[in-house]
Amino acid sequence: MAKPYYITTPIYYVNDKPHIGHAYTTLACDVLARFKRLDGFDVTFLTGTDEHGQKVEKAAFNRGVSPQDFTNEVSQNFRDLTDQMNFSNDDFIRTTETRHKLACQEMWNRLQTLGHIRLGNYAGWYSVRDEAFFTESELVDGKAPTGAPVDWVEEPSYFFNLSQWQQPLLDFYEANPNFVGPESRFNEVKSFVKGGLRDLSVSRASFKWGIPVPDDSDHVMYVWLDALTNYITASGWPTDTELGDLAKYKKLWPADLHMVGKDILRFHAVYWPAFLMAAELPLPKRVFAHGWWTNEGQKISKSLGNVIDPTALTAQYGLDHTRYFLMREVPFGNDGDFSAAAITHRMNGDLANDLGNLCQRVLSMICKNCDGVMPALPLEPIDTDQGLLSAVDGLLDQVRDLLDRQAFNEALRVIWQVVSDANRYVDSSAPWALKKTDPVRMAEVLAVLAETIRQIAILTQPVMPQSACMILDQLGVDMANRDFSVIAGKGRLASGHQIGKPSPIFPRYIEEGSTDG
Ligand code: ME8
Repeated sequence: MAKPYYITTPIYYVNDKPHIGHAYTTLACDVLARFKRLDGFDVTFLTGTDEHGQKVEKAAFNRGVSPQDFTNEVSQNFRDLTDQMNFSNDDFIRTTETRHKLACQEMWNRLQTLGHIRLGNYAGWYSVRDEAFFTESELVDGKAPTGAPVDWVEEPSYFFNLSQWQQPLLDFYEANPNFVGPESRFNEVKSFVKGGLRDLSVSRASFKWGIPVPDDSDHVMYVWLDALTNYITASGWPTDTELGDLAKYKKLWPADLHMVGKDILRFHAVYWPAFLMAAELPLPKRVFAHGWWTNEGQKISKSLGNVIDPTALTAQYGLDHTRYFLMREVPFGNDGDFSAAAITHRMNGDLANDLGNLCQRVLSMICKNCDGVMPALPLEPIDTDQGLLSAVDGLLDQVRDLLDRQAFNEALRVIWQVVSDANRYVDSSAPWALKKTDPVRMAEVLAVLAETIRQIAILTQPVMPQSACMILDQLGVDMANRDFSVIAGKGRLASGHQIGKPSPIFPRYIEEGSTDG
């Protein structure tokens, strides 16, 4: 039976339209989900929307509509984004769904029954933008450390005994050294927990847009307790309700990977494991916090008017080109800057010149010089053939290892090293010159190249599904032979079939108004 793999994105607040940051996180998960499917796993990929809390309530109020109508509309924008970006998620959760309400109430009941929740009074600062509580000493110039405005809040509140979980969390981190990536961020999490934890307010009594606390209708649950629970809701928990699913829960939980941005790592690496330990439920295997995108050097924000709309981006540059750029440009985990010059450079360099040219040159030569019949690989490859074939056969193991560490840009870098090797092999073997002098050898050279392109196309499907599919179509590879069971030395390109005249897959990108061409 295929091994299960359960991967999640954050659920996004529906206070606003999706932007490049949201698309980035979901894209990274999509690439991993597609990779794991091709590698034989039974993948469940979850995304969705976080619809409760004061931030969403305020956004609805400002638009003059009810929170439910508002969330229906904005949640749909995030669903549409999944189609526009060709995301392959298996489920889309909304926190306003009944399955989720049941899970949150069960989570609450367990925490309360096991003695981890008590009623008290909260007096302190609250940032609606961050949906987070702050003490006086945490404020920076009268604002939250993120720069968000804060309000003074004094109200009755339930508290979760987070302070009791300091040592169990530290022990858990010690026993699970891969729990958080990248390592530098894991160190920040550990120092935060070592600094001591205060009990956490987990209910609000001054507004209504949330999941009611069981047996106390004056309170709604704190939006982060509600939101984090989404990951286990979608696994089929709680299993003893009408909407639960024991078999699914057993298969999916604990999740393999929660992918998040660095802004919300503390919620995922401290609060969430503490809630789960307290509720006596298994903890997720890994949380990875990626970095932050800026736009031409500036923080992306609505007030600066520089929010990047992913739909506009893919319309301008192309879907797979945008997907490739986002995954290749920045070491995953670091902050990155979006610029028109950087994406154009990647498109014209890596895609048009390197991979695009390789495919176009090789397939055109097969068309012209071999009457479009796919040539056969040499029975006795010479050293240069073997060098290239060994390099491409070795990619799967390297890429798998890098993606298990979420090193997307490195994975693409090692694939493109083989693209460069292949281009050098074209130049040094000069198949066009062999046409007259040694047509047998010419056919062998073209077959080695076609085999290299086949494996590269199969390996790049997770990042560029449509373009890789076009390359495989042009090579005449059947749909049934496009997963990882037929690469890395375990299968070779078929020969003797007819291929059509290739059309360029990655044309050069010319900036509007530019004279470059
Ligand atoms: O925090 N660069 O939702 P949210 C990179 N509902 N990634 C970015 C980004 C940027 N400039 N801007 C946003 C929430 N992101 C909660 C999550 S989970 C149980 C609840 C991405 O709509 C990044 O993944 O504010 C970040 O963590 C997430 O969007 C925040 O989305």
